[in-house]
Amino acid sequence: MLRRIDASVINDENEKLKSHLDADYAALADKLARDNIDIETITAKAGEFQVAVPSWGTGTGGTRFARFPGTGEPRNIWEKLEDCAVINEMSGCTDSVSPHFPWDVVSDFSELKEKADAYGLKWVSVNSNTFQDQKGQEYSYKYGSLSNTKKESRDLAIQHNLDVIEYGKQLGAKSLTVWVGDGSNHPGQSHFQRAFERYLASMEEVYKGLPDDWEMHIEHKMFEPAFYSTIIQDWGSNLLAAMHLGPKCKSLVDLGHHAPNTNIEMIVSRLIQFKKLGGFHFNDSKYGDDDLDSGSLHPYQQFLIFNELVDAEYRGQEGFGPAYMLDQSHNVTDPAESLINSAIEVQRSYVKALLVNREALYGYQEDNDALMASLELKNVFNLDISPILAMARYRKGAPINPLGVYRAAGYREGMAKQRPQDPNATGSGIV
Ligand code: LRH
Ligand code: MN
Ligand code: MN
Repeated sequence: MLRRIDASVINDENEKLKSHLDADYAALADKLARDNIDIETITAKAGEFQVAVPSWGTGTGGTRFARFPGTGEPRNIWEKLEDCAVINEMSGCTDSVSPHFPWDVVSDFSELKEKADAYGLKWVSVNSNTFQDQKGQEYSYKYGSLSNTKKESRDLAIQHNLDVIEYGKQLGAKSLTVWVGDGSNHPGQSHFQRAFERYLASMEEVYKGLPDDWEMHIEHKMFEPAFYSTIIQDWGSNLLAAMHLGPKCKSLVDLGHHAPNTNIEMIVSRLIQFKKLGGFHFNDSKYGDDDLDSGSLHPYQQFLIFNELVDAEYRGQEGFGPAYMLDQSHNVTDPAESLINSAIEVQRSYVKALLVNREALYGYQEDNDALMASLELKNVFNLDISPILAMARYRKGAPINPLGVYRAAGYREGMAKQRPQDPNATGSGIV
């Protein structure tokens, strides 16, 4: 497999840390064994866990006020792919990329797929973009895309989504994620029901273009860029649309797209129950769609979400198999470092959720023993399971200390020489 960071750098660093890891791992194995948990089973599952990297997250994001790009950042999808390869080499749990179009359009998709194959990377959900006009675009999305009052703009948005499906087919992807910013900024500006009818009619056309083995994922978001009303503002509208469109259409949950304090884990449970959970965009938030690093603020909430996901796995819930993706915007960190760290934080939540004694929890729930039920979750959350994650990485040739190796390899400094800044770089600055 083609590598971006020499395996010898990883091996040298791993050599220095292995004896400490062995000791920590053995201590944790003993502790878990007291609860009849076999650490090897958990480590094997940790090693299987994967979360996709968003191509657009590999460059500095920025806000509507400013963007402060770092040096050596990727300037196009080829270079974004290179960074995704590094992120996977370091994290050991990001073997796929979610691209965004038209930002990532290339003239030869088979070449792009070959490059990704060489790095051992797959392509997952393809994202369409009808939230901004492209250069020379004939009809504008200023007043919406799939729900625009003008048929010409709606048709353009429909055709774009169909084009994105075609790109995705060439890359081997199996789902389309649709997020639109359509909405209104003034009370009265938009007729809620008519706008939703237009959106659904447009989405029906997109749905017809889905290959049999594909899914379409609808992403809701409370507000922004529309600040008074948004067409798919919450999981209610999302689910209504997904139910209306058919079994291949499901809802996608972006953690940052809810009001603060929303019980997201319960939304997840509802969507699982009705076979409508399509996937996730993981990130964290304090105020709105902040796109902060996953688990950086609310690791317990992220764990509780995985508690629902692992519960569905445990019960063999029919129709369950969501796509896991990150969706973050990095303003003050090296995006690759944030993505490596965030992927591992998501994996951490998954692994902790595996340790919950489900039968014990069900018993507490039946007995209405609220405190013991909550402690069953909290005690697991309080455990430091880092040795499991590190061992899972070590066993697949990834670093025990990913950020240490990334920095020791001087990757970004090397890229700074090869990639002079491009003011026209795509996929940044508006998410
Ligand atoms: C919208 C969003 C959505 C977009 C991405 C760039 O806020 O979360 O997923 O496709 O950002
Ligand atoms: Mn998102
Ligand atoms: Mn978002």
